[in-house]
Amino acid sequence: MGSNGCSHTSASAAGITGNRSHPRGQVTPHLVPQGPSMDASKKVDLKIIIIGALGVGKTSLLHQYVHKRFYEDYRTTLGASILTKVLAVDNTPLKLQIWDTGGQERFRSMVSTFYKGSDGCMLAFDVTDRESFEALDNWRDDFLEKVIPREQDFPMVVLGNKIDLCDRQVPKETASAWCKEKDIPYFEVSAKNNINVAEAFETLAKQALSTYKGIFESYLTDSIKLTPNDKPKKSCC
Ligand SMILES: Nc1nc2c(ncn2[C@@H]2O[C@H](COP(=O)(O)OP(=O)(O)OP(=O)(O)O)[C@@H](O)[C@H]2O)c(=O)[nH]1
Ligand SMILES: [Mg+2]
Repeated sequence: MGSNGCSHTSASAAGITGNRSHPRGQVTPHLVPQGPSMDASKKVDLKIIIIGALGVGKTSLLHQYVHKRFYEDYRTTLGASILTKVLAVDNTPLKLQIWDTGGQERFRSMVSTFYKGSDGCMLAFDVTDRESFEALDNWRDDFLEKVIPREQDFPMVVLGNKIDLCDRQVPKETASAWCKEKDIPYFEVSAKNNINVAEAFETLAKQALSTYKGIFESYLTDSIKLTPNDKPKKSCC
């Protein structure tokens, strides 16, 4: 853990999908805390993943958000790595486990194995690279297909990065229209100049927390509901 409350771990060191108890997907019932509602003082662990084409600035956005640093040099992400960030949203302490993924085509199938168990997804593109925007449909479809969300609106935000550069190829209106059609919040950001970065992460954290709470509550409700089939049968002898 670093001095600013964050740490950096490689995906393999972190055990990839981990074995967290979680209301989405593979719930381990005996690990779910008991009680009528979530304890607001308990820290909630959320897994957030950032995906998008090669070189759009995924790692830079994460480093800006977590470490408040920006590096001009480009080192492609090999597979995935994880950063953590502790924050509070609506008085609930959160620990975000943020998965950074490499955009290289050769990592595509490996990266998609990290989608499982995600509570929120950031789709990133570079406003100076039209192809990276056009690839968003693909990234989104692939993600939704793999996570099979239980609820209709999976927590997601789109980031149009590098707005500090002048050679824009994707107008703001075009990106906004794409996001509006899919009902996904859109943020124009710059990892370099730290524009809108925290806002984007916090919006996604908020959405993810609210979905998490919804699933948690419905899980508890379902688990105490007695349907006719669940009623104990009278034994005959
Ligand atoms: N001008 C400018 N350059 C940026 C910005 N964000 C990232 N870059 C640069 O773009 C290059 C790629 O950034 P990365 O963060 O490594 O991109 P990535 O999406 O993680 O790349 P992969 O891991 O290969 O998929 C680096 O040289 C960064 O310095 C930005 O907001 N503005
Ligand atoms: Mg990277």
